[in-house]
Amino acid sequence: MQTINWYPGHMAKARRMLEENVKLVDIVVEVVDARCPLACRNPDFESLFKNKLRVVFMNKSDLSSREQNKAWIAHFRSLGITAAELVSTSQSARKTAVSIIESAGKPILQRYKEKGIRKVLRAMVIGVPNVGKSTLINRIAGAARAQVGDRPGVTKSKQWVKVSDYLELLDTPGLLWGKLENETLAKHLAYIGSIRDDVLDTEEIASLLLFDLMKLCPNELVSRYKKLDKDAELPFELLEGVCRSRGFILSGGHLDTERAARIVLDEYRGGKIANIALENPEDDLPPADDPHDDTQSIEGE
Ligand SMILES: Nc1nc2c(ncn2[C@@H]2O[C@H](COP(=O)(O)OP(=O)(O)O)[C@@H](O)[C@H]2O)c(=O)[nH]1
Ligand SMILES: [Mg+2]
Repeated sequence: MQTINWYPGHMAKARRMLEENVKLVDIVVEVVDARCPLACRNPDFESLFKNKLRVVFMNKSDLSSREQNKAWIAHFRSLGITAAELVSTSQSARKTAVSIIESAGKPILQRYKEKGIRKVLRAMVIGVPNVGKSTLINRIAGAARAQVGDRPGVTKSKQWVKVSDYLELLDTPGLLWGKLENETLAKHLAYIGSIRDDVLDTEEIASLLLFDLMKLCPNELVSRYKKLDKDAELPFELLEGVCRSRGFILSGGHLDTERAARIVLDEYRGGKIANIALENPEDDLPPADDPHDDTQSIEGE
């Protein structure tokens, strides 16, 4: 895959803000895309959020399969991490999310109670771009998006939303940067829209996506784009097949692969192709990279 540019300025700022905000909360709510939880979880998490209670929401679980969601949740639980499926666009998202966050935070409340202190849990939502952070915050905050009030040491720009008697939520998400050293994981981030398309070669990414999907779910793929060759040897041939299926043909008979690439990425991100995850806990995916090396990280929002 071509080298992806990154923006040190933005990325450094996002990181500073995140580090500052993390100090203010008891619970870090990690939102990951259920289709690629590994790619979404930055190894920097470990150093940034140690000593914080963490809850993982496998969001967009409607775009993956039930069995894969279950396997991932079992995997997280085996690591001692509270994890749950979520569809943050659904009506029930608020209730589900709040009850999971509150029950995860119960031991903290209990400890304070024993000391005679009435404590309100404070939480923040974090994640890479496009996983559904804002959707979740809007769901939880809803109409009651009122400012809870200034607190010592909290700048005016930070707003706390009172969610319940026990829980307040920071109304801005913490933005995480993807780690792009690992090609497979970087590809997954590109597929789900976590890396800005304007720094990517979209035709290359869409071709690779089609090629990967052809291995994972050939029947669904061919039923959507009829003229795909299941035995194509090169990713780009599949993108050309999409052009033929959809009639994306320019004057002179040239195939409009640019248009096909945009359509494929849009349809995949919108969950129109298949409900399947790109990653499984038992996959032999390469280990997380060196958390101290930021040189290829990207801030993509
Ligand atoms: N299918 C599906 N789409 C979702 C879900 N949550 C968010 N989205 C969509 O994903 C896109 C990105 O969401 P957004 O909240 O802006 O992500 P953010 O960049 O992490 O803040 C939007 O088009 C949402 O409507 C979900 O659970 N399922
Ligand atoms: Mg957002």
